[in-house]
Amino acid sequence: MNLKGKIIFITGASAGIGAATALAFAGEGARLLLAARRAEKLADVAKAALERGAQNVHSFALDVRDQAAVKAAVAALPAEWRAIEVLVNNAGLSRGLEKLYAGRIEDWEEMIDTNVKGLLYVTRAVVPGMVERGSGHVINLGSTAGHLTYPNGAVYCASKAAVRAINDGLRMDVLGTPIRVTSVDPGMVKTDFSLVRFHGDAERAENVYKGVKNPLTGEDVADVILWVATRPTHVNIADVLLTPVQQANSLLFHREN
Ligand code: 8X3
Repeated sequence: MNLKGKIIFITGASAGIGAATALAFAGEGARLLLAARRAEKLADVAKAALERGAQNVHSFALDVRDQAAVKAAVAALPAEWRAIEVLVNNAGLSRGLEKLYAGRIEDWEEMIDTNVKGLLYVTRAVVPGMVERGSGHVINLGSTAGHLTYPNGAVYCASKAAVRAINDGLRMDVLGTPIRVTSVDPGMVKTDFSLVRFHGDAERAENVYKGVKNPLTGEDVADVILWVATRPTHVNIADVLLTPVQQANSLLFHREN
C-alpha cells in the first residue's frame, strides 16, 4: 500500500521505536498523528518528521492509561485528521525485574495499564472509524517476551502475551472487513527500554546489553513496521518475531566479553 498522504497514528511516539517509526512513515510522505505523554519531546520528533518528508504532523500529549483522555482525544481530532489508516499501538514499557513474590505492585499496575489496557482503549477508540470507512491497519507492538516468559519478568511477559491474544482476537473480530491486524514482536532493542525498566539506573540498564553484538535499534523495528504496512491491501502479516542475530529467544543470548 502506498502511504503518501495517509494518516498514521503512533502512540508512544516521543522516543525509541515510536519516534523511529514516525520517521520511517515520514519518509513515505504520510501524515502523522503523534501521541505521547511528553509533549515537549514530541515537538522534536514532529520537526524531524517534517524534515524527513512527512506531509503534515499533528501531535498531542496523551497518556494511554487514561481511558477518558483517549476517548476525548480521538473524538476531538480535527475533521481532516479523522481518517486514520494505520494505528501503531506502540506505547508500552517494562518496570522492574524481580521475582513475582517480591515485585512492586505499582510497577505491575503501570505495565498492565499501559501495555494492555491503554492499547485496548486506543484500539476501541480508533477501530470503529476504520470499520466504518472500510480501510485500516492496526499494528501492535508485542515482544519476544509474549512468546516465552523469562524469570523475574512474569508481569511484563504476561502483558505482552496479552498483546498477542488481543492481536489474534482483533484479527478474528474484523474478519469480513478489509481491516488488517499485525503484531510486530521484537527481542532486544537498544532504546531507553531498560533505563525505564530500572527506574533510571543506567548501570543496570547497560548490563542488559553487555556482550550482545548489535542489538536491534528502533530503526530496525520501524523498518519492519513500515514493511507490514506497505504490503498490498489483500495481504495481512499476522505476526513478525524479530531478534538480533545473537538472540535466539527471550531467554537465550550469545554474549561476548
Ligand atoms: C522487550 C524484550 O526481552 O527485554 O520487549 O523483555 S525483553
